[in-house]
Amino acid sequence: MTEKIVRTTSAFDCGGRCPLRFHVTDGEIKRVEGDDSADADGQLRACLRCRSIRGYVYNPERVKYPLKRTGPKGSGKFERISWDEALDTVANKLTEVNEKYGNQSLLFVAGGGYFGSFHFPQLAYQRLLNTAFGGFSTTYGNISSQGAIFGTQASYGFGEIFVGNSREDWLNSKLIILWGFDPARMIAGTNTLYWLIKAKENGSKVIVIDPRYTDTAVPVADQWIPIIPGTDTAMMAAMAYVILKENLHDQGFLDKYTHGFDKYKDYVMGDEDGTPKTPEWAEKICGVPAETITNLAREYATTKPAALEDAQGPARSCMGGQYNRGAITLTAMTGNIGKPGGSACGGLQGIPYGHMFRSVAIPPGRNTAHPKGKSLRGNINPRDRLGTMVHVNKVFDAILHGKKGGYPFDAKFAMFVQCNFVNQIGNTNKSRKAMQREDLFTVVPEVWLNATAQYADIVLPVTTFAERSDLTRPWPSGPYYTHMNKAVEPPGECKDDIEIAELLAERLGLEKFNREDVLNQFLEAMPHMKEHVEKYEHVNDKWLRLLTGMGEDLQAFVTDNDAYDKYRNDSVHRLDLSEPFIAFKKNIDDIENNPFPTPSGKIEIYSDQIASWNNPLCPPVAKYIPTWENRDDPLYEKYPLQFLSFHPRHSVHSELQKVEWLQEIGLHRLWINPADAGPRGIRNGETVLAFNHRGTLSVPAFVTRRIMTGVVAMPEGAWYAPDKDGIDRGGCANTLTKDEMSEGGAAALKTCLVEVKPENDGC
Ligand SMILES: Nc1nc2c(c(=O)[nH]1)N[C@H]1C(S)=C(S)[C@@H](COP(=O)(O)OP(=O)(O)OC[C@H]3O[C@@H](n4cnc5c(=O)[nH]c(N)nc54)[C@H](O)[C@@H]3O)O[C@H]1N2
Ligand SMILES: Nc1nc2c(c(=O)[nH]1)N[C@H]1C(S)=C(S)[C@@H](COP(=O)(O)OP(=O)(O)OC[C@H]3O[C@@H](n4cnc5c(=O)[nH]c(N)nc54)[C@H](O)[C@@H]3O)O[C@H]1N2
Ligand code: SF4
Ligand SMILES: [Mo]
Repeated sequence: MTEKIVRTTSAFDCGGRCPLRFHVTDGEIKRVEGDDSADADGQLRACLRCRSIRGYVYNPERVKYPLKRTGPKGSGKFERISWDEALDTVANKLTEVNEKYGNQSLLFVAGGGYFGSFHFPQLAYQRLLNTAFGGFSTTYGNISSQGAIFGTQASYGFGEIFVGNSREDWLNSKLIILWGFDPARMIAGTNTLYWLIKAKENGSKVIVIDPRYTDTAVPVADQWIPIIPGTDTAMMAAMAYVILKENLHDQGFLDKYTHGFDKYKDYVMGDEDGTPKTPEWAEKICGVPAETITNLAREYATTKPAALEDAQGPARSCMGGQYNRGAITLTAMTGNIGKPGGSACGGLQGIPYGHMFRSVAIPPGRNTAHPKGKSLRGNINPRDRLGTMVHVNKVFDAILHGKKGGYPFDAKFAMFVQCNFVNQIGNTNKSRKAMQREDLFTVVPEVWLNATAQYADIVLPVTTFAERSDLTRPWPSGPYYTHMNKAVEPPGECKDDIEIAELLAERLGLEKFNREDVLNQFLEAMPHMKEHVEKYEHVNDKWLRLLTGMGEDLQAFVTDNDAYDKYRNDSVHRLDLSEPFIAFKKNIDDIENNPFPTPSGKIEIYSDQIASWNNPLCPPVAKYIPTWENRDDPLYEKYPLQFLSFHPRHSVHSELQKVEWLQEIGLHRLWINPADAGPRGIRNGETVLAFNHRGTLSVPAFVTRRIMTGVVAMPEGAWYAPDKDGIDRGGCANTLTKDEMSEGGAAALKTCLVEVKPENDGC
């Protein structure tokens, strides 16, 4: 019997990044333990998901061999084929489509299934398509965070992506407001909940503003303020009204550090449109009593320092980034930005430490097939996109309707990588229809035969993080770095994506594409690294040695082999910051020498750039604007419940849904208030149908006061499983959601109206 402990971490898009100890006996992971390398304050504690990882790595439903479709698309009928046949088929199809229709008909779509620097699957395939065909069609807009990115970049400029303070800085906060932020479930950086509880023990008051009484509210909230989804900006404006009326704002801060506050003031006080944004005005919109809004405004403005924490979830909606822009405005009004115990808001909490993606090499060429294909960096206007790109939440509409529907391409070949987008983006029934198009050839490298792979012509089996060595980054928050170590051999014939891309490259006649050749090119330019790299036998290990030293904070490892080996064995390297990291401290301490990277050099409460778009649905200051599928929509009469889908506590989106231990923890249910359930004859635990004009799903009801009236909610990620009548028996949230974006480019997955009824009406 051979026994070893392998230290590693996952590469999931899971909200955390936790050191793991895999006990491996005779080549099998038998047991999983968490971090043991620091005291309680420094420990990075693993959550229930990686602790159950045996159910993922050894799941009998994993794809282990290349598969070819044998039945109609979506029928689930596949047969095992050889790698040679699979790769030949894919390479031939790529060549054929490119020759017949041009590279714009090659559609490449990627999501967040795996975050590693070296194995980063999407870069491997993008490099392939760029090198072989000079480009391809793809998506723009981050399915996850575009609302928050819009809000942050419009206000703070195109500098840092992450705009949070170190978590332990909450010990300096007297008041913490969690506005749509639920880290007990979505982690938000390993140990976020730990520091929140510490702050609470330290005397901070915690207020939760969320339509649900969240998992975080349970242990830490002093007060829960339920709010009607999509109306946060109205409540924020009313808080601003109170703060201004009572002269509680920090005018000195606003004058010195912000641009265009007067325009926001005109909106709030009613000078612009004749409607003062009073708490009474907001009460009618948000359902929060005027007195509660007034008290919160006073408390927030007079308790110093105070941390208002917004998130990405509420911004994943049809008014998207306005919510983050509103939160940034409030934190500026109270002078809490750049200060210990305060916060910067913007929804992208986390501190700027961690590996960025480099993969085997930077992909050469453009990522789009249009000659003027435009980079998205530094441009937040979702309508200003050249090239063959479509918004990510509209990709299936683009497949379905193509150029005739006004899209820039007709897809004939599609590759979906590290994403399960049939399941994970809006309007699954439409996605299904698009994927059923017979003239679309689809390839999916996957771990699972999931909703997306079900429609593929070829499915390629890939390795999981347990079968790879790699470098990862902490999901926003740190400061530490992680090195993953391969624990076990891949099952069946699973391959790394890098290898799959290389094997395809061979078939496409590409030279010098493989990692050995690219490594040698790199080493020619970096001869000082040669001796450190060459002592490793496997080319992957050589690459990891090389990539590690490229990080700014890991310079020590460039030449120190012993230090690097220690990092590799420990799997985690902590940075010793002398004090907690505070977002924008540098700018606030010395704005003259460190202006914000915005056009005005200041925090932009008013954005001239947005104003220039002249889009009444995308205002230059954070306004409340009624839009579609909220309570003011005529559809509300027919579908009078707002539908929210939060991230599953027991899974990473759709990825861990098949792990039985986790199924027992995260019961898949639809939260509904007794006041909504009663009149509809819905009892706790009974199966209900949730439906609208896009689809119907069946799910057991969770009748609970933990959700406000008029709103229902369930976890996203459950596997789409339409029956013969089209009812989704798997309970995939996106059977109900809309495939639309906000005016700022957010995927509007949280904005959705439904009705709910018992499945067995009258029984
Ligand atoms: N367990 C687990 N953790 C995860 C993930 C996972 O799949 N599972 N995924 C990770 C990823 S990729 C991401 S992007 C993050 C996502 O993290 P978030 O985007 O922050 O999480 P969500 O679950 O989408 O929603 C956050 C909260 O917003 C509330 N909410 C919804 N609409 C509104 C609104 O209009 N107003 C207010 N005030 N609140 C609202 C919801 O009730 C929910 O409690 O989580 C990460 N962490
Ligand atoms: N209704 C609703 N929908 C949502 C959200 C919501 O709040 N509500 N949240 C959205 C958010 S924030 C996000 S980030 C998206 C996530 O959307 P996706 O990225 O589609 O989510 P996952 O289910 O994690 O799918 C990732 C897939 O990658 C595969 N994978 C993992 N590792 C590898 C690998 O190394 N190689 C390859 N080739 N494949 C791999 C996994 O098996 C999995 O099937 O979902 C969005 N969808
Ligand atoms: S799923 Fe993410 S947060 Fe949970 S233990 Fe694994 S790495 Fe940590
Ligand atoms: Mo996400």
